[in-house]
Amino acid sequence: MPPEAKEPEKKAIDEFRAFLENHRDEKHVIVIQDYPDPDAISSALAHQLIAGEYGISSDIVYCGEVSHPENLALVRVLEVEMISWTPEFEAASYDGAIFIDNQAVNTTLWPKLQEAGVKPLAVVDHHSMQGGPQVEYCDRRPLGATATIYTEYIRDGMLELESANRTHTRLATALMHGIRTDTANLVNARQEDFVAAAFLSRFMNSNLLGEILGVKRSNRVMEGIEKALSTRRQVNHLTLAGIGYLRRKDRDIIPQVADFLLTEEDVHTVVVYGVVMTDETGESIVGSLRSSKLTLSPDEFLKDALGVDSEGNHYGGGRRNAGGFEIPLGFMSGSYDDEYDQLKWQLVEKKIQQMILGKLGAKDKAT
Ligand SMILES: [Mn+2]
Repeated sequence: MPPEAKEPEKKAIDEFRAFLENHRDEKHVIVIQDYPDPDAISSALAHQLIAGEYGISSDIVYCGEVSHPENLALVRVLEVEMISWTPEFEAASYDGAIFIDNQAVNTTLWPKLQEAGVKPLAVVDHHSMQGGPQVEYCDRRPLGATATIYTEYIRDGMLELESANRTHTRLATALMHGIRTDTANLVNARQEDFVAAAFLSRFMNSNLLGEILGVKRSNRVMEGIEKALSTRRQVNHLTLAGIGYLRRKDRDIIPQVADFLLTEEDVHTVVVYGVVMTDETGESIVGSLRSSKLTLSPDEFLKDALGVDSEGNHYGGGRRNAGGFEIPLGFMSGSYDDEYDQLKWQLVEKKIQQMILGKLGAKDKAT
């Protein structure tokens, strides 16, 4: 059957128009994940501009850190304005919240907004279903990137892009970067993602994109790679590596190390984890999964291997080819002396190995 060029999802787009019309002239908060990536940032930017056409003013807010060097470069080069949450943040001034590239769960920001009485209004995302609050408008499709969904809105005329408009060029460049990073440089892209990328190519600025991509690996990432290489365990084409304790702002080292380890031959899946300070007193085991194996669903794999917390929420989840998890250490958090740190790390390693490799063992027997 010859592949047909798919038209953007007309129904979703009409609903989106109606949704924005209903909320004309309001003030919204765009919630992106705690560690915003290019897909989330660019999609949020697109939402801000589209919603602006309806007199809606929106702020892009996150409650975490932009720490991956490429993401810092994206924000700097494309002059994206985002607000990092602080206790002074006036949440009550917003009429509603829009969740982009996430479904409210696993964001530290949503509980704070909820407390201030902010209504959940919309979800636009490409991750598999994660529960989360009921919203008026939801466009959740398993595409390569949320940026593809927003490009479809734009293609349908919700925003008239002009090559001479600097804001538009920056937006197109950002969306292209979002699609690229979430599809492993288009290797995992679907037809819809390619169509979106082709459209964006007419408006983007390749010099700007080059500037963002030209960012090199930081020293700390190199150290993480070194640590991972010397401690990694390999079973059935899976690499599992723990890189020890990380400062909060170095959390983004984990996915970068995972990306690197996936370049090794005969390896199709990588899980990298570390222990990260999440606030003044708490620590969490934070991990990233990367996979080039088409039959492996990171979402199912992580949900299955790690299970749920006492409230029934999964510790991890994902999309195609990538996933992540965060498991609070709770009572075990904190540091007293080197011995305590070492013992705790050994325990973490043992537990994660048991859960991840144990899951693989069970799988092998089953097939
Ligand atoms: Mn994404």
